Amino acid sequence: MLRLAVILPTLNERDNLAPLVERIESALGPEGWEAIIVDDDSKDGTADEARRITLADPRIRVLHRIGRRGLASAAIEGMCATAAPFVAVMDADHQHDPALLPAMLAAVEAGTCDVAVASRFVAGGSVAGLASERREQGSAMANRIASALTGVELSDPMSGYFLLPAETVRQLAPQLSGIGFKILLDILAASSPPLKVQEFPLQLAARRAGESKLDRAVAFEFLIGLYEKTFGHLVPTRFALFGTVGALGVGVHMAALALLYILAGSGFALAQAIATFVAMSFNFWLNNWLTYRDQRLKGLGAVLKGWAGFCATCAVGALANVAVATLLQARGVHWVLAALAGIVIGAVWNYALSSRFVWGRY
Ligand SMILES: Nc1nc2c(ncn2[C@@H]2O[C@H](COP(=O)(O)OP(=O)(O)O)[C@@H](O)[C@H]2O)c(=O)[nH]1
Ligand SMILES: [Mg+2]
Repeated sequence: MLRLAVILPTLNERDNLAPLVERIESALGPEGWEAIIVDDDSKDGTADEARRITLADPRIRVLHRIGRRGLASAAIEGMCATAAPFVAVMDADHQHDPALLPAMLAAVEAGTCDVAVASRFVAGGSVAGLASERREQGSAMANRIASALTGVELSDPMSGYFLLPAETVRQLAPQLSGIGFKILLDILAASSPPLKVQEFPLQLAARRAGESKLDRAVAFEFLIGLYEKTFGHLVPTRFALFGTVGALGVGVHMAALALLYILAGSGFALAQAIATFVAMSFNFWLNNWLTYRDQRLKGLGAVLKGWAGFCATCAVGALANVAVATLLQARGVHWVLAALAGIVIGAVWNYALSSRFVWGRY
């Protein structure tokens, strides 16, 4: 009987897969489990390697996502793609030891806890001297915010290795944002009453092959979590980020304009055009760094293409903005209100287009 599905989100982990499947097998035995590799169209052929393993071993399955990115959404989709009553999420790079799985499963199966979390910072856990990991622990502040968000005391709220009933995930899935890397926090915060957590000491190992894709910005993730919990149902998180970046962009625009027009004495039209370009570029950079952190464009080619696409998108948004504002103003709406309406319409338009064409695929 299938008891447990192990979800393995992957981005360029080809060489790690086969040895990991072996380690999962030696931890869980020959049957009762499956592993679902959720690959975001890795360039190194991870999905092909996963299919190769699957042909020889039907316990392994592949979810090959095209035009999608993000660890959190990969984990959610993997957890919803199984009939197993229990699901675990773990990194595919061998940093998480599969040997913990049986104890974690036993605890959740027995009902001792609702969620089993592998923690680096509970007694017996360790981070194998990884400097960047050690920094996270120091943040008592972060842990306090996490427990306020989730109603649960956790020593390692950013853990990416946990196990829980699949039914719990399916129930909470509609409320999960799927943004960023903090999928465990997301699940814990979405549940009321709070889920009962049991921690298992994890000795975090070094990655086996390949390189790290995530630069977890813990403080940023907490801010997002806080926002989601309080205002997320009113204005979607990503749009709020996009809007905030846009507002900062207005400041950049005005600064550039003042510099060129007042200080350097350029003609107004030229100064305005250059300021617009500067502001668009600034917005592209900040959105790529913040709003779409989990799907960030990297590499010179991708960034240049994204930048050009973003400027083109904004040009269309600006047209919509001016058209709406002009129309409203001509109909007798106060000019300030007309301008604001134009700005909101332009922003929604830019957001819709750029999320699809710049950071999405279509
Ligand atoms: N499907 C998918 N997996 C990802 C993505 N980003 C990271 N991963 C996987 O998530 C796990 C953790 O990522 P990693 O780069 O090791 O982060 P680190 O452990 O914080 O350095 C690894 O198995 C990655 O392959 C993504 O955008 N999509
Ligand atoms: Mg890793």
